[in-house]
Amino acid sequence: MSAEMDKLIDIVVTGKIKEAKDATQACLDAGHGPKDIVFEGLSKAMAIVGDKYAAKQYYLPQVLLSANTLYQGLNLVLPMLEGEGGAGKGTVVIAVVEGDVHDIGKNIVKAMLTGLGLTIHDLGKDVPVKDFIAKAKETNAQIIAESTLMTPTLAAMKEMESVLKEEGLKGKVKTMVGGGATSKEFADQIGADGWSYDAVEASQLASKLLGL
Ligand code: B12
Repeated sequence: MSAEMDKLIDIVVTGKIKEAKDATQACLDAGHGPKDIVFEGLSKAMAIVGDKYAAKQYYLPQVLLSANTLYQGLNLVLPMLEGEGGAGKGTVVIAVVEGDVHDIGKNIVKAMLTGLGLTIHDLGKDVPVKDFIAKAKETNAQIIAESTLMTPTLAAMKEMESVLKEEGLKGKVKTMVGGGATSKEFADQIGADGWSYDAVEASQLASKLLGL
């Protein structure tokens, strides 16, 4: 850790949106790599915000302000994680499932998978199962990656498995699930092909599923 990283974390937690970009640049100038900034800085800051929300010290407006502040930094460093990208090692359709708008984690996973040399089709957030599958068919994707942070929307991930089965695609298109509401047990229970705790593991998982 460094004074620059501590400052960035404080800026995100307190929602000082105008200072976030410069503070992220200051971390880069101090020698922190983009991965460090995402995982040791920005993600940690969001975890602190989450704790404050859970403790009722923060309410939604503050959480939203922190999320928007975080995006100022994320938008600067994610392209660096993505590297060249699109090297044709595989194709992934990624999105946040229907009913859920939390997209920070999904965007980090997307950057890591792009950095792996995969072609990514990002459908955004609040995306119905049928749209994931239509895109996977259209692009001949090998992987569908689904994110959710909310318990009620876990049902969509279960639905994905049964629709893939009905369409005879189960096993042909592999599914990866993740996000705060998910777990290894849940993924096993619904029959998903993989689960990971964070975006670093997500890229290892994608490599494994693609046999890279
Ligand atoms: C930021 C935030 C918001 C922001 C979201 C902004 C945005 N653009 O994303 C705003 C203010 C909009 C928001 C709204 C709401 N929120 Co909110 N929010 C959060 C908060 C504080 C942080 C989430 C976050 O960004 N974390 C940081 C990222 C980096 O972590 P991550 O998403 O987990 O991602 C990592 C891994 O999970 C993994 N991963 C993620 N996706 C994937 C996908 C795959 C395939 C893989 C392999 C891995 C993977 O890799 C990522 C990077 O390492 C959490 C609290 C928390 N502790 O999580 C609550 C939280 C998720 N929110 C919650 C709730 C309830 C809501 C609201 C319903 C509140 C309301 N009453 O309106 C609304 C949701 C509306 C909706 N329909 O979606 C609850 C969910 C409870 C539950 N289990 O159902 C939480 C847990 C807070 C709480 N303790 O109650 N929220």
